Amino acid sequence: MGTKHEEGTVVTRQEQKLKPPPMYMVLLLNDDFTPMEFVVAVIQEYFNKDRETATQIMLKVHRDGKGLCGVFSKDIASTKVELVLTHARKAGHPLQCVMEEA
Ligand code: NFA
Repeated sequence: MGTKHEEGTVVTRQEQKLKPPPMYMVLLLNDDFTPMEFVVAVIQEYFNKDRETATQIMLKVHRDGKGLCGVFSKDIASTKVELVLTHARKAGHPLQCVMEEA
């Protein structure tokens, strides 16, 4: 069963149809109130960035309105969004974090 390819590789019907699962971008959105230092700390802690990279991403969000923090599977992206929002609300900041299919 399946389609024969070069070098004797056999690809089954299911393998031919299976697409890789979609990936999701996690973005931070700008606002007028969340302190820059808080955003830098969030990017370092939740997206594993060093301080310099986190600062660059924060400044891009500040200037352009949004910025990419990472690309993840649906479950991981969803969890990151939830953790960041919970952390921001506990600190009393309106920071927004969203996911978008890549
Ligand atoms: N715009 C915010 C300020 O000037 C900083 C900020 C950056 C907020 C990135 C949210 C995201 N304090």
